[in-house]
Amino acid sequence: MPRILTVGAAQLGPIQREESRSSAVARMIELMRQAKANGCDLVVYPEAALTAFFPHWWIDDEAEIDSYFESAMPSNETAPLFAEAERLGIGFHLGYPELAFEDGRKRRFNTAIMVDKSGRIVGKYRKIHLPGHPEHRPDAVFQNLEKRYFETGNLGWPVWETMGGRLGMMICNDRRWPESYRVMGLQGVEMIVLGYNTPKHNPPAPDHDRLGNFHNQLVMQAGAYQNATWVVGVAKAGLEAGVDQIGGSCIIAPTGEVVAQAVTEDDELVVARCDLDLGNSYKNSTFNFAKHREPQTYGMIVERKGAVIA
Ligand code: CDT
Repeated sequence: MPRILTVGAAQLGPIQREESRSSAVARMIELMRQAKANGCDLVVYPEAALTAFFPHWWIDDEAEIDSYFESAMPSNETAPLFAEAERLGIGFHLGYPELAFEDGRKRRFNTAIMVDKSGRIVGKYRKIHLPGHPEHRPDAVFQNLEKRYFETGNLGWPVWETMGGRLGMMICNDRRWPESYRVMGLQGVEMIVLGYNTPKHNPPAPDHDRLGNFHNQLVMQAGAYQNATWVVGVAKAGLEAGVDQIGGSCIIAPTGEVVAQAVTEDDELVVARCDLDLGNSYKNSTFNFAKHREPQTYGMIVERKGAVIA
């Protein structure tokens, strides 16, 4: 019997500055209902899905910065999403900026959660690879100030046994780094879900612009194949508060093949029936890590070059 997890990649079109969280949640509920009608077990939303992507702007006022964060989950505005998921019996993944009070101080993270079919939060992940810069660059057409607004995630990359599979999470820029996948690959992950906000224009490196969609798929397809796992990548797409972002939300098999992909830059649901056992033949042959990885050797090479592993 194949172990099927039917997943819906719930791409969102732009969320403008003046759009309320409640309005964004209503759009997400509409996609969740479509997902249920298409037999989905799990619906995956983008990174920082509840508002416009504020790290593109310099904000001085602490209270204004905090206004983009959630200090409780569910919050008043997201409670209807949890209630609808529980009513429909569908799991979901949601990215949001998190305001936490830990170690006696206020802390800000770029966070994502996994919610099971009973509406219970079963996993939390905090983004590790924060892109951009912390300092103000007023002359740039837009900025990426995640290093100003967020701390580096401190929860590692665990995997969770939920919804019949072994699931993991990463967030946006994490997908460009092989170690994000590999840490979960070493734990036998079967499906990695992630959201992204990726501008079409990269101000510090405009020569990369023409390759944005290619690189998006390249990293996720490689991560899926090299770790024998499904990867579900979901965009917040389109022209949002003056920043144009790629779409291309997709569901990628452990073979490395894209099996479903969005064709718009708007709210759009993409569905695939994912056999969680599809990665087994890769995990047992080419990517049998216990048999074929050579971690001791990697250490020797690094030592010989005199490099330091932080
Ligand atoms: N949100 C986020 O992490 N965005 C970055 C932009 C980097 S520009 C190449 C991303 O990796 O998509």
